[in-house]
Amino acid sequence: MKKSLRFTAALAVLCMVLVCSAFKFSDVAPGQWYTENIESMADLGLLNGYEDGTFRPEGTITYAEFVSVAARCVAGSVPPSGTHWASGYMKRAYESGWYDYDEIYEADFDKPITRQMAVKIVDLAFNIPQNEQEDNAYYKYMTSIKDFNEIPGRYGYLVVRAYNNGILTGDENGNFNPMSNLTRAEACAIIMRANGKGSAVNVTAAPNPTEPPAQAISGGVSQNGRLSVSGVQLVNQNGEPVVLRGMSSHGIQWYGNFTSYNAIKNTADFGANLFRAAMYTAENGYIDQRESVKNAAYAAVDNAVANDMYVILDWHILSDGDPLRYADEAAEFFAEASAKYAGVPNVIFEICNEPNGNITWSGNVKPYAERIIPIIRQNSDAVILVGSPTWSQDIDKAADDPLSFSNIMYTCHFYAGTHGSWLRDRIDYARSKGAPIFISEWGTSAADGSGGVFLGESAEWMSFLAERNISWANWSLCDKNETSAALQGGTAPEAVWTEADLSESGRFVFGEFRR
Ligand code: IDC
Repeated sequence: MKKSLRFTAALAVLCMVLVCSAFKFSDVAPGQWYTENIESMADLGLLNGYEDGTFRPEGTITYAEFVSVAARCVAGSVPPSGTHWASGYMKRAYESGWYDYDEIYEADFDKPITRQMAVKIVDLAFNIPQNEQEDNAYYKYMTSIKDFNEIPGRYGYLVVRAYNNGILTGDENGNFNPMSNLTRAEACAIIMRANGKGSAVNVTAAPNPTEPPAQAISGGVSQNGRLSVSGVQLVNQNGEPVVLRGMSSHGIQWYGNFTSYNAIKNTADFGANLFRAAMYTAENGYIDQRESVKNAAYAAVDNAVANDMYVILDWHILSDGDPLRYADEAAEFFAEASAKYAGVPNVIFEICNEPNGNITWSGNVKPYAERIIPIIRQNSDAVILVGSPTWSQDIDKAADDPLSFSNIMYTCHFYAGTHGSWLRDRIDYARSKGAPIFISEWGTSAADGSGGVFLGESAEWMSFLAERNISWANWSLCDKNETSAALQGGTAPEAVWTEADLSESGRFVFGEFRR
């Protein structure tokens, strides 16, 4: 009896293994031209699928992903040596001459790689052998590749060598399409074919550069260090996914007393590793009383830093809906703030809380971001958060027309009583297009900061965000008589808070810090 049980169990395991290997990815059917290569790449841990079980063979692959896969094939894992998760690989590739300085700029690391660049990387990484008949081959392919005259000279002979070694072929019309994006399926095919021709694959259970493990790390700055953005995920100094959760202040011109060291420490003691200093621009904020509001913002940042927390310095536009309206002031402020906090890994810059009114992404917010981000970048590689029109809900517009900087994330704001599944769908859409999302403000109330509280809806949101390792800050840490406020009226900022000091919203939100 025991024996047959064991046998049945063994059979079940065997069946599972067989079934799993037959359907590794839900969208990679057996017998396609790419199936074997995709599965080999996944088995080697070089390029994995997505959390939803798909591989997305027709999706694109970024310069950073492609170069790091090639580098890991021939040289094993390399730790990051800069702010981008792939900086170590990119540096090694550049120093090995796989690409020239004018071919891949750092701002392009996360853009889809072109076919001509992929051919060059693969040729040099794997030392594709010069074939004896290459002279003849050049003539042969020069005439048979229909769009050969569109291939720049520095890639032409490499394309010929790739064709001649069977590493790739053209499309059904005989074109090479040098500037088209390489698909993930093609990437697997050319890497695996090149591997058969050139140097051997040298990979031992390497981490997957595109899909970080599902379990994210929380914890403070001493544990995680400098943050960067890898794909759509916020990662720590070791390239591991990290999730930040904490409170946003209310307007510091009104409730600055809740941004003291002790007030922020209370949230850290409940498990928060993030604080957000909301520096209103209008409504008696920075524009009207520049020095005092700025100093209050800096003090809040310093108090969060002293608590080992990450901290968002938020240019809180609201009634002044168009970020271009005070762009000069923003430019001046972020030049100063980024210099002040240049070496401080805690600080995250949020350059426009909630653009709103009669404005667009491409006409207002994007040009504003394109002006402010380079100013910050002169001093700092910190993560930068960018809003979008309709109170930072038009993330789909941003995802369709993204900014070309690294280490940036798009903010999405929601209030559980007002915004539901349609906005969650939008987040998934934006992420599927490669746009990293950060919830720099959300409330358990309706969008006016009151009503509810909507704890069922909030719980739905919290699960959604947790499943995706998305970071968040909750509105707001104050004792104002509105349901979104986390504290009971009259709570002393300097006291040690217990559950009894928390509002209904606060009890729910503080309970989520350590989720
Ligand atoms: C609200 C405050 C409220 C204040 C109002 C105007 O909760 O006390 O009177 O601003 O300054 C946002 C904004 C945030 C809003 C919040 C709630 O970023 O400033 O705070 N909200 O309305 N976006 C959506 C909601």
